Amino acid sequence: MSTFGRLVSERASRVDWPAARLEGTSVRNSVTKLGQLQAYFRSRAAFASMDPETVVYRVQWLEPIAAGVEGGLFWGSTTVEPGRVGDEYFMTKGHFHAIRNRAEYYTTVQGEGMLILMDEQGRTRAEVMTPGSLHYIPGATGHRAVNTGMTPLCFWACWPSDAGHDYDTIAAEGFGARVLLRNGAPALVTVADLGDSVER
Ligand code: S6P
Ligand code: ZN
Repeated sequence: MSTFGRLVSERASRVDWPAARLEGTSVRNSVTKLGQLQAYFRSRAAFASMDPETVVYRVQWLEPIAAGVEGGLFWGSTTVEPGRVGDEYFMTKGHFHAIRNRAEYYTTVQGEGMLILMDEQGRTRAEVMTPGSLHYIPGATGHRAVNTGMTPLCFWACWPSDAGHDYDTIAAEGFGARVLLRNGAPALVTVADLGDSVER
């Protein structure tokens, strides 16, 4: 083999941009089904009427160094299926990063959605996700992606290898607002307007 051949290699991982798919042997995969999301959706009655085996979202990602080690970057994609539980659109669990000051980028490739963002005081806002939208998620900001369209919502993400995930805070307290179908369109509705109490 020539020196050139030894030093130049095809990368083991590749991205399929429009499909938001990762290809390669070290790609990790997770699938989240409705049955795992009981704590997250508002309507218990609507939830109980649905098949817990329904796939809500899939994540693919690369961990080139071990999770928890400082200094690296992780790269992945999420596909949230279209659907609703009652009037609430399919969404990710959402999380803060365990190391609170760790930030993240999302960029949307397909579909329509909303990125719900919440600070540690519970102040909640949302950014519209459309193909090409770029979202900087600052540190100490809970984040959840919601599919408000009729087709899969696909986005890429890049986050620090030591960020970690704190799911417990969101599972216990939720976000300060939900994305619900209102008058035929998605709307960000605060928990105060819903009459739901959130203790912080
Ligand atoms: C990781 C990044 C995404 C999410 C994914 C699923 O920091 O924010 O890869 O993990 O969108 O959401 P969740 O809330 O179930 O991890
Ligand atoms: Zn994150």
